[in-house]
Amino acid sequence: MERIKVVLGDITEQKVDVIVNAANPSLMGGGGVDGAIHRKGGPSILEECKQIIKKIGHLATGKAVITKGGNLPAKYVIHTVGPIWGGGSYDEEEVLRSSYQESLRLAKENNLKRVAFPSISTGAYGYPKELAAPVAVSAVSDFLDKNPEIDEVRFVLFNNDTYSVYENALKRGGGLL
Ligand code: AR6
Repeated sequence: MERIKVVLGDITEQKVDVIVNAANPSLMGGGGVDGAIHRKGGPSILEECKQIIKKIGHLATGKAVITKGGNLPAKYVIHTVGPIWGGGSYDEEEVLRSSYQESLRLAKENNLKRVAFPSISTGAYGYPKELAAPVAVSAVSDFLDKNPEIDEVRFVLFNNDTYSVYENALKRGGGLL
């Protein structure tokens, strides 16, 4: 799937239309990629998140919302909440798939054509990256097959280990082993 790319780097530096944030249901920021996006994007992103939370209470797992990108090179940020890994029998795979596809659905709705994702749920939320990568790749690949409007999806991985795992998953086309 040529529209999917895997790169080693910092998602806050990506010059794409929209970057995706691995947020939590409060949308009030946190550590990891969430912390990095709010630090670099500035306070306007948190302000918009507060307005959204006033309306919806909290963001459910597997869902996504969109804000502007503040000071980031990307014009928009899509905030999604991935699953917390609980051993594999709590619909984690389905929820992770939903996080990727709901994010892409929002990108499409907003006419955003180049999207960057981090490795959702594989940090603080504990989803093993070897299991998450094939789910991520197949969720994105299935969406792109049906939606030619999206030009490029880039997985931006923060360290060599995670990069290799996603590179392998992409080579295998998202299939597990
Ligand atoms: N660019 C790209 N990837 C990054 C960056 C970055 N700048 N920084 C970290 N990562 P995590 P989660 C990678 O923990 O597991 C937050 O506190 C990181 O190495 O950010 O979905 C939220 O508020 C890992 O591979 O997200 C939630 O409470 C990946 O991003 C909770 O963490 C995801 O790690 C969400 O946990």
